[in-house]
Amino acid sequence: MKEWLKSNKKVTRVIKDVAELANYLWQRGWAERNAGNISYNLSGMIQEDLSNMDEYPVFGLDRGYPELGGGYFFVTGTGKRMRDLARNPMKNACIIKVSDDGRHYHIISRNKKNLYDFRPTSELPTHLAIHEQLKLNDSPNRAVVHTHPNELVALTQIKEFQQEKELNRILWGMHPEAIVFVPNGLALVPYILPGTETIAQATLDRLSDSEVIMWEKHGTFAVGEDVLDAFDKIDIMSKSARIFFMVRQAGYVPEGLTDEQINELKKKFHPEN
Ligand code: 2HA
Ligand code: ZN
Repeated sequence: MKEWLKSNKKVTRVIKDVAELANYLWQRGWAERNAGNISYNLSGMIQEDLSNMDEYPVFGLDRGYPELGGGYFFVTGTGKRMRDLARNPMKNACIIKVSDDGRHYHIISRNKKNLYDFRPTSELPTHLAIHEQLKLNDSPNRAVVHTHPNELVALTQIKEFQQEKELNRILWGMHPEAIVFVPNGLALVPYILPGTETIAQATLDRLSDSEVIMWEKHGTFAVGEDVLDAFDKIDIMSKSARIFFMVRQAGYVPEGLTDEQINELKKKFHPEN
C-alpha cells in the first residue's frame, strides 16, 4: 500500500468498512466467485499532493463524467473475489482519480510496474453514472454497493414479481422494517446485459425513485452514506424475500401486512411522503 494511503485515517476507515462488508456478502452466499462490486466517493478526503499524475497509469472511459472531474473513488477490481477483498482489500480494489475533463482515470493506489492486469470493476459505468447523479443532487450518499442476493434474485425469476408494484407489496408485507428503511421499495430494471452503458443508463433513470435498484434476474445496486448503510437496505429487503419463501416452503401462502398496516407504518415513519 502507498505510504500516503496508510496515514489517511478517513480513507483507511472506508477500506475497513469495505472489508467488513465483503465478508458479510461472502458469508451470505451473495458473492459467488467474482460477483458484486463496491465503490465509494473519496473526493475531499485526499489532501496529499498527488499532482504528478504521469506516475500513475491512465485509462479511457467510454463516456465523459464531467461532474466527477478531479474526483477520487475507491473501486473494487474486476474478476476479484469478495472473500479475498475481505482479507486484503487493497490487493483486490484500487483508488482512482478521474481526470479534470472526466474522460479518463488514473489508478493512484498502484505503481505502474505492479499494475499487472488489474482493472476496476466491469460495472464501472453504472458506479460512475450513479456517483455523478448523487453529486449533482448534493446527496450525502457516497457509497454504491452491487451484490447478488439470492432471495431477491429468485423473486425476480417469478413472472408476477417482475411487476414492481407486486414485488414491493410482497416485500413490504413480510415485516414492518421493510417500509421503514426502504420506503420507496425496489426500483426494478428489466434484464439488460451487465457491464454496459445501457444498463448504467437504465439504472440512472431509476435513481430518483429509490435508493435500491433491482436488476431483474441479476442483483441489486444500493446507495448509502457508507457501504454498510447501503448494505442494510439490501439486507432488509432480502430478509422479506426469505420470509416469503420460508412460508411458501412450509406449504402456506404468507398473509402479509394489510394495506392499512403498511399505510400506518408509512404515516408514522415517513409522514413527508
Ligand atoms: O462483478 O457482479 O455484474 C461481477 C458482477 C457483474
Ligand atoms: Zn453483478
